[in-house]
Amino acid sequence: MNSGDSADPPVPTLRLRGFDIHAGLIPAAGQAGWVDDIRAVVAAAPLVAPVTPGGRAMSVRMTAAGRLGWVADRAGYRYAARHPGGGDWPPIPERVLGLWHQVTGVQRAPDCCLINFYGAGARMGMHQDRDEGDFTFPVLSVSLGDDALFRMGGPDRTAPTQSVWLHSGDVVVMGGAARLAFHGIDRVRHGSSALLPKGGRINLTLRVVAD
Ligand code: MD3
Ligand code: FE
Repeated sequence: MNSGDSADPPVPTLRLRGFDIHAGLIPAAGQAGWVDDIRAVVAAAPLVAPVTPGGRAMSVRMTAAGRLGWVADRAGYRYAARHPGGGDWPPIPERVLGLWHQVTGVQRAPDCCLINFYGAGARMGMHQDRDEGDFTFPVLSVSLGDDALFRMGGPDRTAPTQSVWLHSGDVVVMGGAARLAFHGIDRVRHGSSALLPKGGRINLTLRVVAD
């Protein structure tokens, strides 16, 4: 969805093959229920501030639901069957699974629902998602809470990029050529949404990891 306002120049609608945005798919009145489900997951599997293999703390805090969670630490990036604290990942909430099947049309369930939390100042540098075993499945992303400036490029770091503001309730499917595109979150407008009492942004990404 486009967003131009007094603080920023207008951002053109992002048009890339395989990038499919469903702006406002989750209605405002339904978003509190999503937050309740996410709070229950976080209560069982607390958010952690991952550390990159290079030893830098990521500004985004993460946890996961499903068979596998994605973790980062000094040993590297990988999918793991347990939370860093040692417990199982909670199951993916039913409403999240329902959206996955409805929007992607994929029959099988995702293995991982990664939960990213962006507090004030958090961002995510440009990267590819390539720790999964099969790139023919799409990745689905759900944005909740504060607005975020999402940037997407191509299959290598030198490709030109396009940006789009993501808002609470927006759902994005990345498939085809977009599946291996570099992407990141340049910034979040802290407090732009009232969904979370203290502000912040939640992003869910649903992935098929392996057979
Ligand atoms: C394009 N998350 O968790 S969601 C991530 O908003 C991640 O938290 C961002 O990048 C966030 O890896 C962006 C949109 C997204 C997610 C996965 C993708 C875009 C993608 C995978 C392939 C290509
Ligand atoms: Fe990513």
